[in-house]
Amino acid sequence: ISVAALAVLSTSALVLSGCSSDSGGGSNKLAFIQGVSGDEFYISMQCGIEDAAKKAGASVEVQGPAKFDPTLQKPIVDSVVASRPAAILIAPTDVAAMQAPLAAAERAGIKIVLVDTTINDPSIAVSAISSDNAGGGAEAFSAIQQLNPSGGKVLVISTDPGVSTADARVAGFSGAVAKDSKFSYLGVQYSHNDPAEAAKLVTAALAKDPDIVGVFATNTFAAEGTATGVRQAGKQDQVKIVGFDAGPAQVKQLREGVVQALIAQQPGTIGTDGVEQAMNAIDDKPVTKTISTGFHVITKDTLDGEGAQYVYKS
Ligand code: T6T
Repeated sequence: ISVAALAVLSTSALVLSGCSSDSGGGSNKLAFIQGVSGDEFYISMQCGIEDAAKKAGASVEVQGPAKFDPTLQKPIVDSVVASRPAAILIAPTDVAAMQAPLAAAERAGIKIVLVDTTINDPSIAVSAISSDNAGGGAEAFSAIQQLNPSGGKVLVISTDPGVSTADARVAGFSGAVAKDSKFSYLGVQYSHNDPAEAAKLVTAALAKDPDIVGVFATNTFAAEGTATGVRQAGKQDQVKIVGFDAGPAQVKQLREGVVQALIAQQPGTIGTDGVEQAMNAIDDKPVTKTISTGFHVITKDTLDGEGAQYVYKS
């Protein structure tokens, strides 16, 4: 076994899902490379991919890096390319760093489908499928605005710059804040996808600006840490939190009233759409270059009703 292969084994895991289906069979081999393993968003996406692959008569192998980090994801891409799947469905961890490895995969004749995140030049992909991330960011501000009609200071906790989805969410949010002079934007801070880091950032921000009225957390891990930080500062009655994603931890925080709204995505649909586009490309059928799967706002009031269908699998 080569050193490169060992590095891949130590940083990634072949991911077994909690969904009902299996990895399928059939002659078309697909690979799904997650942004990070163990994230309920990608687990839900995996369920959609495996269901659709089974129906399409394709097999699918799933891997994900232990962290949302291009230095860990790149060797996975390289080893998957060496195994010659017909198509790779991937959530690239960085718009710049994952460009060259994916361009090399495309030159090797593998169809690339971008699911969730994208890269700087997505033209090497047959299709790119994602939520309306900018729209979801703007909607997050709307929710904070409604909860604080008299305005105030707002902050964003994100993951890392270069993550296309999170960057679009920040842009959507900050663009919307700029249109309401009652609010002042304290900017974005990066938690490196680590809830403990997000909690620290929020506690420090509240020590500096004790009158913050709202925080937008751009993904699961940022939201988890933001809620912890606000709780630790004892400010849960003052600070309204809106988080992207709807994993079990976010839903619990919504139920407990620490978080006021969730912007849920449809990872399962992104996955099934991804397989459909991959199979079209493999079969030389027309593909849809970009697909938006929108978003859905869940509040405590809708959680047990129509919001329930948007909660992620774990
Ligand atoms: O928010 C999702 C995903 O859309 C984003 O690209 C990375 O973080 C998540 O996986 C949630 O943890």
